[in-house]
Amino acid sequence: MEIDLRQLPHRRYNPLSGEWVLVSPQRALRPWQGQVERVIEARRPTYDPECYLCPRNLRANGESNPNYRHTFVFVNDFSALLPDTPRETLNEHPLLQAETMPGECRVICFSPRHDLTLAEMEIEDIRRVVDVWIEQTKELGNRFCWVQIFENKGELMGCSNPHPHGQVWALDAIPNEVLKEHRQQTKYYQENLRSLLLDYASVEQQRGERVVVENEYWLVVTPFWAIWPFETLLLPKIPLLRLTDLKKPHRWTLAEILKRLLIAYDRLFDISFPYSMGWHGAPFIEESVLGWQLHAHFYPPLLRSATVKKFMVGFEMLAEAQRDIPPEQAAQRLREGLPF
Ligand code: H2U
Ligand code: ZN
Repeated sequence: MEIDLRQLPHRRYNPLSGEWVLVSPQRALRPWQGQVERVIEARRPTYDPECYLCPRNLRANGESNPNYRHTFVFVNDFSALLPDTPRETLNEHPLLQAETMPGECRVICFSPRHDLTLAEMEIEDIRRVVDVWIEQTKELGNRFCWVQIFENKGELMGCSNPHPHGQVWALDAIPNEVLKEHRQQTKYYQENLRSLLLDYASVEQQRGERVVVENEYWLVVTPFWAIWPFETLLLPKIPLLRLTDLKKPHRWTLAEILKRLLIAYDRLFDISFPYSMGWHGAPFIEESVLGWQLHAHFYPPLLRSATVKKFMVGFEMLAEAQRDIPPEQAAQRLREGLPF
């Protein structure tokens, strides 16, 4: 029997995490009584003497940034992980487990221009950011089993500085979110001898309704199981384990699709769109990583305007994630904002 996913409350399965999400499409039409403000964003200067990420400026540790021209990477002055941490485990009681964790945290400045965002940068300069993501993954992957590249953008996401930047955290453990994906992709591969996400990409390409944008090597969808209202998943169309596997044409087309996606995001509510995005690729471990496929997640917090954010509270904190507007509708809204 066909169920009508456009009308009835239902749950969707996320094969990548093994978790379910509750979808309530019937609520998407409910009247909104909260405020819907238009946000006027101030233009920023190209250089801000107070910004600790701008070229030549002083950072918290007393060092000055170089007069960089494109990208610039430095060790986070307030790192959450430290490389020299010795490995030890706490074994006092089975219910009180802990382990010390070495790691490294860096900040990646995307551009010397204080006023730009990735969406506003030239494709060529976005490609330089892609190159840095790859270099960082390669270098840190030699020493740590997980390298997390991410960007946390916008005040709404707790980002302290509008200067375009991202971060990389590397550590000697497989973090929770990654472990779920590792188990699910490995299981799928053992059962089907194919990659879960490659199969998923071809299903979505055939159906089309959740495709936001695509080019020769890349596909962006609002995943069938998305939690955040305008969440997207960026997938390669060819098998790629990690960022370090990207060849020249993959890098260039990646920069191009990123620009198109990010402009569509900005046009959705007519503001510089806040989000957390990050890359997931095969971890650097001895164990088999067959089944892994590189991908990026975009998790934007906004729900219906520049100021109305989705809160993960109540039922969601205590039971499971829930959404109103179905991902198919979100994809359509995003497609309407595509620049080219
Ligand atoms: P977010 O605003 O995305 O958190 O990134 C800014 C990072 O920059 C933050 O992690 C670091 C903060 O620790 N930082 C420095 O490394 N040096 C400074 O002088 C200020 C901020
Ligand atoms: Zn700056």
